[in-house]
Amino acid sequence: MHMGRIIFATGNAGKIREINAIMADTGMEVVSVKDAGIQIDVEENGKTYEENALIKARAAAAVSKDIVMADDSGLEIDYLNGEPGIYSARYLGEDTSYRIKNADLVSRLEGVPDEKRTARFVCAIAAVLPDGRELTVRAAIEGRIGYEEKGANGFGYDPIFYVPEFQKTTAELTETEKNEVSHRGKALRLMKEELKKYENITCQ
Ligand code: ITT
Repeated sequence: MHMGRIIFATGNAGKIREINAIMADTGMEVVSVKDAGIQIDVEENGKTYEENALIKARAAAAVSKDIVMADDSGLEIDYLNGEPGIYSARYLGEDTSYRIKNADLVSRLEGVPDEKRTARFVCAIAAVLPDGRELTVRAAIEGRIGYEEKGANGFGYDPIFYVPEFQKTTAELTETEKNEVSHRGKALRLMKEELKKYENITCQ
């Protein structure tokens, strides 16, 4: 089997942990840009998740010979017209704690009944292959915004994202459970299928 390396253009430790677990069966080593000694400083000024994922992947691909991937994701709350969406990381400021961001979103939904609390996590993954070819995939998980933070797993908005099938938030799911149903798990599995179509890249 061809053993290769995938450089993942993310600085988000929560994403990297999930991505490593989801990609474990590919036989490919997933390395964060930081661990690969690559520094990228990009402005995520795209209008879509796909554009932003490509901006990050292209920046790392410019200085790497490996396959490069990037994830751009976000939380879309229907009652808030899709906010925070592609601005999820920047909502209330990049350095603001998620305790504050989550409490703020919950308070903006005060008095809103269950059926109007619908939301989804969306994830686009972009890949730039060594020959310059570019791929993007997207997936989502549907859920509802809870009434308070619950659970300590995951990261970001997980403690307020309630998944009806499990009757739990994504922060109460184990990492394996989350990866089976999450936007990121689904998107990465789609990307694995895309990569299988290319020669010299073997995924199980
Ligand atoms: P990189 O750009 O370095 O990958 P980032 O955190 O800035 O890291 P994004 O621009 O894609 O990444 O922002 C995604 C944000 O959406 C992330 O910071 C979380 O706030 C939220 N988010 C995405 N996926 C999530 C998940 O699985 N669980 C909880 N929150 C999530």
